[in-house]
Amino acid sequence: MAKISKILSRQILNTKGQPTIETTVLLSDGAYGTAACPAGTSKGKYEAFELRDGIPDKYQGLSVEHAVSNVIDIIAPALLNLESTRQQDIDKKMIELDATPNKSKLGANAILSVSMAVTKASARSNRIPLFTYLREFIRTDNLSLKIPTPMFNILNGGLHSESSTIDFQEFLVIPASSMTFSQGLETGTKIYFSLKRILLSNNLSTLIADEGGFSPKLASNQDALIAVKQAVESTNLRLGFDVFMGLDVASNNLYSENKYHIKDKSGSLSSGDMVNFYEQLNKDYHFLYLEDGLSEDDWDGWTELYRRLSGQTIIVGDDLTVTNPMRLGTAIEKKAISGIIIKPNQIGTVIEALAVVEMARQAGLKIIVSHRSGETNDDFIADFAVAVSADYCKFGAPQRGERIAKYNRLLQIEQELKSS
Ligand code: 2PG
Ligand code: MG
Repeated sequence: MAKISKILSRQILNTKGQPTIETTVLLSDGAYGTAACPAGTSKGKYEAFELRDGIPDKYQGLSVEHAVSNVIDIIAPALLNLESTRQQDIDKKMIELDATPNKSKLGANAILSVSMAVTKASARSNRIPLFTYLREFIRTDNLSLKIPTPMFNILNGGLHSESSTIDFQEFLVIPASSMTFSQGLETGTKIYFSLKRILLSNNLSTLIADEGGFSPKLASNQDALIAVKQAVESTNLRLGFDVFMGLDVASNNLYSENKYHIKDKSGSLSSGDMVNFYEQLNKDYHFLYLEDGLSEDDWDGWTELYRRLSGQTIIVGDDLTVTNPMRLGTAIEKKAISGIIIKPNQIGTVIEALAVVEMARQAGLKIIVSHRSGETNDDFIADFAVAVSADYCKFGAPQRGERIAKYNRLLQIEQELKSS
């Protein structure tokens, strides 16, 4: 059994030009794994703590040198010589070293970079693909191995686009789950370029935003929905049959003083008004998917949203649930969601993220594994999504290297699965 022989860590940059932490774990048999932590822009307030230095003249306060030194000075000495496949013990040790409820001492970014790098090194050491290796830590029996259905974020608004005037964050197109992954990828790409043509023909910008979606100046969220619907209709694909629409509203950012504020309506809206608005939109667009339709503390609103719309669309928590078992437990108890976003950096270790997936699956929820808006070319999340047999994955538009890195990794896995 290979043991951890050395841990190296460094500050690198993510796709937003902001620092993030990357860690390399070396094993006694020469195998190694390197992993980089992603970062959110529109974050939930209950996420695990991302440690940044806060020194104003260093990368605008965003440097992660303290997190790097926590890996080198505190985590590495504690993990040296441990068998690398003892992932549960390794993650547990880091949680104990941190000893805070939200990983604020060592930083969830520091801890997760090590946790992911250990899994990559161990998979290499065992000469098996990462997705196969990660399945060893899943307790559910007879989970069928499949590639998740991709959701393409083709139009970006909210905090993900400085130039867009749209306040919903993500306009998603979702190929039918009966398609193979490569068919789904081609379908998403076809609609993406169809949208580009429509924007161009209307003299609208086709510049792209954080996750590769376009970010035109449109008057309202409804105008954006019309553009996406047209993009589908001007292909030979059938909306509601070959492809579906979805939204990540990221409504925390539209919420202040117990009210919502959106471009489509003047004045402020109660959560009941928002639910009515979604119900009305759903008549036209038949959403397959609605993420963070309400704010992270608006539990009564969520219960009402679920009651009214969960029969027709998947009601998904992201900032609401933050890949956290306590938050998920509350959401299940309150009947607030029928699907959950899983982002390992919201909780901070691989084993804890896997446990949240299992808890959600037992509650009958759809599993959506997601990237962050601040990414690197690290493709860990693609293997993770396959390992947990996620229903969907959300890796952005079919453009920008860091998004494509994940989709291309899924193409490799698809081929591997076909040939085995
Ligand atoms: C989201 C994510 C990813 P961020 O809200 O789902 O799309 O955004 O990483 O900025 O939290
Ligand atoms: Mg979200």
